Amino acid sequence: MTLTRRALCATVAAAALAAPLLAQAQDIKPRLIRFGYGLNENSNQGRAAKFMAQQIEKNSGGKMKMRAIGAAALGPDTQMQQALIGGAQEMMVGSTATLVGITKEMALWDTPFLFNNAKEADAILDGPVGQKVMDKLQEKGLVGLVYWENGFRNLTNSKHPVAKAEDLGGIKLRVMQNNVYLDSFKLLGANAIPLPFSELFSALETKTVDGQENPYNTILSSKFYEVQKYLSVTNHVYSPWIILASKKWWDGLSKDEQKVLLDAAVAARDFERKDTREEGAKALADLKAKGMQINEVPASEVARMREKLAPVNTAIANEVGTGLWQETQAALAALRK
Ligand code: TK8
Repeated sequence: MTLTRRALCATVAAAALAAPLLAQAQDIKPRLIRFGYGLNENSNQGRAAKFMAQQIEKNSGGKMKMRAIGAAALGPDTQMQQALIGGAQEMMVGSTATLVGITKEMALWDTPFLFNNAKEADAILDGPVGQKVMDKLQEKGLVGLVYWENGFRNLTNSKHPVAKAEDLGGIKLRVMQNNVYLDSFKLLGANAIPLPFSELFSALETKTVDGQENPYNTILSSKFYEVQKYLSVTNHVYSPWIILASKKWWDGLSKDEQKVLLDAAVAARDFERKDTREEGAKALADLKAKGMQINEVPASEVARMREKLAPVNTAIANEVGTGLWQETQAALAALRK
């Protein structure tokens, strides 16, 4: 009896110790990671950041602690990118679009209507093309870990429904700080104005701008429905988020520490895409209930928008290089076969 009990106790104790012991056996030091992001805590971005922090803590036996700092409290994307490059901040998640000024290959993801659905986006972003684009960051002092989903973007404004490109005429439309977005919406006829996301709500509220474009999830979590009446469904581009680390800092981590971070970023990616898609599937009904007037832009008008945007594709192909452009097109063609 005593023996059995003792044996049982030993087994239980061993099991309880196994996880921390594993982490102890690894080359992991106490680390504090400041992880910045732009949306608020109650967004898909905030929920996934929290999940990632839990993964890091668990997989490092409590040694590595990630502090998720949202609502652009560490600054807008572009400011955080510079802090990472300089080594003043460890990690962040943000839009790939705001990285184009640093790594021009990121413009690939700004191609209007590049992906037909989320499945294509996952396959390309998680595949060789996505990796190639991400690796380009290294020479600029950044390490890209994985892509999360921001999602397909749609238009909102406070003036009138947009049913065709011509309806964008005279609309002051906030765009991300990126020339492809600027040129695209100018081509469509809007008065495009680049602004950091952190300034967007108040710009809409004070009518400094009339409209903006973002996925349903963000329109919901950032409460844009309070200051925007019309939502026009265009799905004009799929927008990725990317997890970044400061290369200066990353290079000083052990292989085990890097693995903890990469594993956590991947687990959080899977969590985030599922969460985003679940929220997105019912977001239109939620936004309608909040009082937004929603219209689907007819397929024929979306096709006309696409035609007007054709010069943007040529510009992007030149910017990212024809090799990468063709590789992407070939990979998409293979997926669509
Ligand atoms: C949040 C931004 C946002 C993006 C934008 O920091 O700026 O419109 O879609 O998600 O990265």
